Amino acid sequence: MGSQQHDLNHYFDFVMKLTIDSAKVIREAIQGGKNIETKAGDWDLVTQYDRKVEEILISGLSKEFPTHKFIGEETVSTNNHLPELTNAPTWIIDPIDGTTNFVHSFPHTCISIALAINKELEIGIVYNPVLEQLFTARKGRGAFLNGKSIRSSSVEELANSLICIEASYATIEDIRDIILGRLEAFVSIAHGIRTLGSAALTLCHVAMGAAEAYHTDNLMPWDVAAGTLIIKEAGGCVIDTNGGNFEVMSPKVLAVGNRKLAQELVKLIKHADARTQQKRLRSIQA
Ligand code: 2AM
Ligand code: CA
Ligand code: CA
Ligand code: CA
Repeated sequence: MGSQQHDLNHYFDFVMKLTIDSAKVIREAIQGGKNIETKAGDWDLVTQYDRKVEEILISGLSKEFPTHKFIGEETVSTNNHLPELTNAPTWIIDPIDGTTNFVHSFPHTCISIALAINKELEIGIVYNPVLEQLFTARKGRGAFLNGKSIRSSSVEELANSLICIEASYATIEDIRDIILGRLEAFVSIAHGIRTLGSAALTLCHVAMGAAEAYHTDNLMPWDVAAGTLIIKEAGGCVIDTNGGNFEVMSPKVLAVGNRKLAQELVKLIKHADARTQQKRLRSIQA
């Protein structure tokens, strides 16, 4: 079924209201105690609230749209199975993006939810209930923060850029040198580096022109589905780290205010990785 046959106005209005309602859980719980468990490692946290918000979102959406499918972080973790993205309308859900921030009461945390139909992202919503920032986009209709149109940055020079990265994965030993090598390259040239702790919100900061770029290689579809649509609709560029097409199900993300700066970053990352490889070789030979 083509997207024309879908009532996207209704999908959008329904999910926006449901997201705002469900986010009350986050707003009310962020300052209090939480049951904290770990998943893949000490850095990979989950609380009872992550599961609760996902359950509220999926039960609300599945009652209203019984034929729709879901890919939600906590359901995938529980079942230990990542479903394939099909042509069916599929809600891609991160109930709390920025769980570590949420655990620490650091106010950058949000619900991120996107709808894909025929594998194309149609709706993206990122809502931070603590700072009351509601980012929304629909394919072909622009991107908005609290109802006001947003545009990504037109800065084309790396030297004038604020670059956001995901640093938490540097806890993983196998990829630490690659991440630190890229970080060194960014630090050496950019105006500044930021690591906000929520992929979805960081993508939205690029969408609103508050930062020039966001990069990470280690995310999952629910981290980036909504935010990448929001950036594209704000006039930005989303590609994979090698400069190829961005794929929501295997997200290596380079999300940039404009295409010219994106190409500069692809070159810089290649250069940084080559240096890291040389260091690896030298340490094996030593
Ligand atoms: P999460 O809070 O939903 O887990 C934190 O640096 C950013 O990376 C967040 O967007 C976080 O999403 C994401 N992330 C994804 N997988 C992660 C993991 N295993 N450990 C830490 N952060 C992870
Ligand atoms: Ca998580
Ligand atoms: Ca996430
Ligand atoms: Ca999450």
